[in-house]
Amino acid sequence: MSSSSGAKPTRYLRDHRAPEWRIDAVALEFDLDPAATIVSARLDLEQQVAGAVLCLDACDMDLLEVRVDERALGRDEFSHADGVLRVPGVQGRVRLATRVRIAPATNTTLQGLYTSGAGEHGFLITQCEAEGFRHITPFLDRPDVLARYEVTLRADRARFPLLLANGNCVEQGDLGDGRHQARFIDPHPKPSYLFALVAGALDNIEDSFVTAEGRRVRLLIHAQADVIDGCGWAMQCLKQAMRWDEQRFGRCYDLDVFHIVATHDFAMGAMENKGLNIFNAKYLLASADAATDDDFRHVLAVVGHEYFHNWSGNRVTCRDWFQLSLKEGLTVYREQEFEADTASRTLRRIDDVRLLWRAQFAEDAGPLAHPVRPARYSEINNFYTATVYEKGAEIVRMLATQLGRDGFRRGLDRYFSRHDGTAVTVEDFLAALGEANAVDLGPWLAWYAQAGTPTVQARGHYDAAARSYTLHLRQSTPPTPNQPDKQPLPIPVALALIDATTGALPLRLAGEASAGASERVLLLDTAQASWCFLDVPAEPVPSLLRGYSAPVRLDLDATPDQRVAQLRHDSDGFNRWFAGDAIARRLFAQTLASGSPDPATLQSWCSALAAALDERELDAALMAELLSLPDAHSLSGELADIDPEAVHAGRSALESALAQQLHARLRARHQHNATTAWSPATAAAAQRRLRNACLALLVRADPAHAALAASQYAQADNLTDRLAALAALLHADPVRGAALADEFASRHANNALVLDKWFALQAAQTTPAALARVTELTSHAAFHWSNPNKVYALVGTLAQRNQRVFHRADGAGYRFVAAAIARVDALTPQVAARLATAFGAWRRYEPGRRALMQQELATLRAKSGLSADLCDILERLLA
Ligand code: B3K
Ligand code: ZN
Repeated sequence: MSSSSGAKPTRYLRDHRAPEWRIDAVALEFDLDPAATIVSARLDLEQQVAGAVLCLDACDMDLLEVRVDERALGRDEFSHADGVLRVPGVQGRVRLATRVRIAPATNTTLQGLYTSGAGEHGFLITQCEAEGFRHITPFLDRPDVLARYEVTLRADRARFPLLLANGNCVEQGDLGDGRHQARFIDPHPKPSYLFALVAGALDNIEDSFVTAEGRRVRLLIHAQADVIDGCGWAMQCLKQAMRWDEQRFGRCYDLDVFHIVATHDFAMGAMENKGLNIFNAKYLLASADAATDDDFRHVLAVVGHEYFHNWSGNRVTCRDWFQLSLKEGLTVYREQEFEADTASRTLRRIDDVRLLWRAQFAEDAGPLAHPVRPARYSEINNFYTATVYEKGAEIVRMLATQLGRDGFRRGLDRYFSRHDGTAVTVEDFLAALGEANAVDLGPWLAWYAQAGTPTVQARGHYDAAARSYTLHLRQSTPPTPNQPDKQPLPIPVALALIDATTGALPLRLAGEASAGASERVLLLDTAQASWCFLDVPAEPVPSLLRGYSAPVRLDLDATPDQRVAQLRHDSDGFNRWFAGDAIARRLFAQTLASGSPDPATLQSWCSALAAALDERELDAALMAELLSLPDAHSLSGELADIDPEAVHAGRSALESALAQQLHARLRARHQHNATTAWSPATAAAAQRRLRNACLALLVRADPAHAALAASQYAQADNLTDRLAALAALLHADPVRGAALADEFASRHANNALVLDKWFALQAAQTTPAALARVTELTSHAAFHWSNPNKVYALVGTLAQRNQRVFHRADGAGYRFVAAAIARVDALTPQVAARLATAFGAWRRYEPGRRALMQQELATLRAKSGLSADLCDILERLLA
């Protein structure tokens, strides 16, 4: 086989077959040693299809022994090649025992069993989702094989005092020779991707929780001694999440203990292993001096997310990996609602929509576009995407909107009780929700099957004589790879009609006897439809997609005045932001097209934001978001032949214009919002958010505000304010900024996570010197190519968040990132593949850059020895 055909064969949803063998019980024994760990497994198997040969997944391991019903098999009775252990000649019920040797110390892929940290501080840890378990022991490594696990861990006591696996610990003991052991039983059947073990010298904090069912649960968070102090916030979040899931969705925890373990060496955010969550330290640690307000929010969200998986994913799991969004979309939705109920609903919604537009709409508009339930995949790890997660969550949100709060709860109750302990499909999910509400949700399957971002065109017509307002809605979805033709989708459009004097009008549709509430949800489920509202005294401002009720692009023919009115008066905070964002985009488009924005629109936009700054009642976090323009990537979203220099210039001009107009108010707000003593409370964080949004604009209005930034830096008692001040200073006065950046690095030299922010901040600088600095930083003592947090902070920020420098006209940004991808691929293929998606929009850039990117991708693709993960992405990018 030639080295340039590394991608795995394609799998198709339509080819799915039920497993030919079942595994009822698993007993695993680990003799743990970083250099050579021996894994002994005993599987109780039962053949489901007569004549089916037993084939187990088994990768990267030395097979030492295979026994069937206690008899050791000869070498000619099985084969082990290409990741498959084949045992022909067995049938019915059999007990298969295997013994294998694996080498965690040299496993840099961060899947399977590997070591986190170096030297005597290193500890052993696992990551199995999606297909890591097959690197630990031979198994039917697919999510629809659910088994009960009993696990025994044995290791050197001094080096590995803590031994953890899923479930309840039932026995611990000394083995002599300095070794000890612990045995665990997980009573809940689970798929292999939820298996986990941890062994090492870790500290912990402990708390407890009594469930609504009366179960007392021990809660433990384990981390290395130097960071254990940062785990208190996560513990608080965990208890909040447990209570919230009981109250909002009636879901209780089901084991006597719940562990969370922190590691710095993790390819993603966190992992929901049954009873033993493993977290990237980035999403677990939080303290005033070492975490920003956004970090505090992310810890809340991710702790919640992984905990909520205990039902949406673990108790009810996916039949196959095509159904991944069944657990991820649903769990992201639950996480969003948790944060919305616990902290700020509007801020969370704006964040989600910004992410959806930046990541998911971009994905849907390029060569990597795929449906929420993909019809095919080659490497499943490449499908943990914004589409599966974020668009998947939007579908669940639309269903919740459509069924109403109680109806959705009823439906989820039905789903969990009907399918508890089984592996199911999207069809099962829709059937449970539909049956509990006596509606047919069949048409919603199209949202899972069809890729691409729909556009909803909205045209309103006011008839003064008839006092009626007619709204015409029309939907269309552009073609995507392998899907040229699109069908209409059910799109819930939440709407209000705003009257400039009276606010939102009570709504009465033609055919209705009287007016009802002032907000309602229209369901557009055909290519086009119209609604006629009666008793409308004057031409209203339509407020559509309130709360962003559907993941679509809105093409609304509102006048600038109508948009400004909405920005000023809409009763839905999210839609005020939505209107402001639409105006900013329009001004940006005008700047790009003709060199400057329409002065009247610019003026009324600035006036509306000035008025917002004067509103005493307005939530400070929402105000901060109103002041923050879309980033360059987001502004480029609908452009063809993108010229990054023009985008940068247009955006900067708009930002400066806004800053100059609001200058006095920004200063006042910056001063007024200085908090006295730091607290992580939502209101205090909102004040800091506003203060720092003001500072960011002030330095754009006038570099003389460098002094303000410097003094904020000096006085800051928390990382949010310090980091924001540093960012502002780097913009206003790069020389002083660089000196302060050095101060920042030495102040936080011992904190890996804070240094990541320092790396990222420098990789986000849009000045021409930024690339040289980033290159230099790859030699910094704290930078490691094997650590995903470092690679994402430096290379990821440059490639995904710094359009101007990544897309330098001379191609130097592309060369740097491509070389980094090749280097990372040799260590952590999943991370390399993710970095490569930064090239996803290459065809939408102007011809010069397009050619440079194509060249870089082709050169990378031609290299020998690339991972299957990276090959898959490169082939799809170039197809
Ligand atoms: N389920 C994990 C993601 C696993 C990624 C595997 N490549 C985290 C989460 O979504 O909760
Ligand atoms: Zn998840």
